[in-house]
Order: sequence, then C-alpha cells, then structure tokens
Amino acid sequence: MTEEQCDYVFKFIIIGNGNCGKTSLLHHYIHGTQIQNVKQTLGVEFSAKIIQVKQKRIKMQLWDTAGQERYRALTKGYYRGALGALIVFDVTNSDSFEALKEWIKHARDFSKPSIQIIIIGNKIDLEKERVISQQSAIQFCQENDVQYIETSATTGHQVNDAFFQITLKVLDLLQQGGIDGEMIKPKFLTSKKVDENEKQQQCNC
Ligand SMILES: Nc1nc2c(ncn2[C@@H]2O[C@H](COP(=O)(O)OP(=O)(O)OP(=O)(O)O)[C@@H](O)[C@H]2O)c(=O)[nH]1
Ligand SMILES: [Mg+2]
Repeated sequence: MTEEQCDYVFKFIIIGNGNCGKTSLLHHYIHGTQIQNVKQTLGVEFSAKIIQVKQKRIKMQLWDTAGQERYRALTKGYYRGALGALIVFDVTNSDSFEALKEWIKHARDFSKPSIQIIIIGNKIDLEKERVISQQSAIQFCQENDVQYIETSATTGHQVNDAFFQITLKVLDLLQQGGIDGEMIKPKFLTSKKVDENEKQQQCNC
C-alpha cells in the first residue's frame, strides 16, 4: 500500500531519556525482530509504517529522537505537527521515570496541548533489576492523564500494542472532531493546496 492509498498520515514522536529503548522498540515494531548492536541515536531518525485501524488506512510517520541531553535543542524542532507522542522510560532506571513529567511538558509545549500521549515502561524482561513498579507507573499516568503500557523490545512483549494504541487514540480524537482533517491527508491531496498557497504568497509580494 502506498501513501496515496492511505486515508490519513499521522505524525508520531518517540521521546524519553537516552538508553531507555526507543530505537529498539521502533525497530521491533517495523521489522518484527530484536535489533542487534543498536547504536545511540544521534539527532533524529525517520521511519514509516502503514497500518489499518477501524477500517482506516493510516500512514504512521515515526520520528525517533535522541534522548541524550545534548540533542535536546535539535530534537525539539521535530515535535511540530506531531499528533501522538510515545514517551519511553526504562523500568530499571528511576531517572528515566522521574524525567517523564518534563517529557510530557515538552510534548505538549512543542507540538500542541492536545497531543495524544502514551507512556511506555520498557525493559520489563529485566524483572530482577526493575526499580519502578507497575503500580507507581499506573498511578503517575492516571495523575497526568496519559495512557500506560509496559513493553520489552527484547522479547517483543506488547510492542505492537503500544503503537496500535497511540494510533487508535489519535484516530478517536480525529473522529471526535479534535483534529483538523485537512492537516493529515496524504501528501498527494495536500500538495495542490500547498502549491496554491505558494502562488498566493508570490502574488502578495
Ligand atoms: N533487556 C532489555 N534491553 C533493552 C530493551 N530495549 C532496549 N534495550 C537495550 O538498551 C540499550 C539502549 O537501547 P536503545 O534502543 O538504543 O535506546 P534509545 O532510547 O534509543 O537510546 P538513545 O538513542 O540514546 O536515546 C541497548 O543496549 C538495548 O539493547 C528491552 O526491552 N530489554
Ligand atoms: Mg535511539
């Protein structure tokens, strides 16, 4: 299926502290396998996947960002237009959990307050090293009005569900009238509009 055959294009950002498994999760989602020798993301990497949800064909644009502090200024530039954020933390790392509040704020400040958010507690295969309980993560997410799911990019546990659920949330918001439908049509539908806008801008000069 090509983008032209899709009903909508949704932009998603994948954010969270470095080393919590963002790239590994995305790789598992796209390829269905565990990534080998994953490298720290430098800046931002783009992937895409087309899925069908509630009889709608959706192209997911997936922007995997570097979690390292030094890339923060660069990655913020990619939040614009995102309809959904997958915010990942590592259940074996309390710093990554404590940083969630700031990541949620970034998502809402640098895209739109209406951005849909799912928090992903990753690396649940490392049971013995776990320091953030499921209960405390659920409580945090309830208090901050965001969804929660636990995954393992190593075993693949609930990886598809995480991406599916955030897409569903965006689609629900769209169907409730909370998103401007014009903004999310496939490129071939909007390119004409862009051309017209460009012409108009030229005329005004
Ligand atoms: N055991 C286990 N290890 C994982 C899991 N997910 C990722 N890892 C490991 O965690 C390390 C970091 O994974 P990445 O996917 O590079 O993390 P990231 O969030 O993309 O990191 P940055 O690109 O630096 O922001 C790698 O060694 C992975 O193999 C998981 O679910 N379980
Ligand atoms: Mg990465």
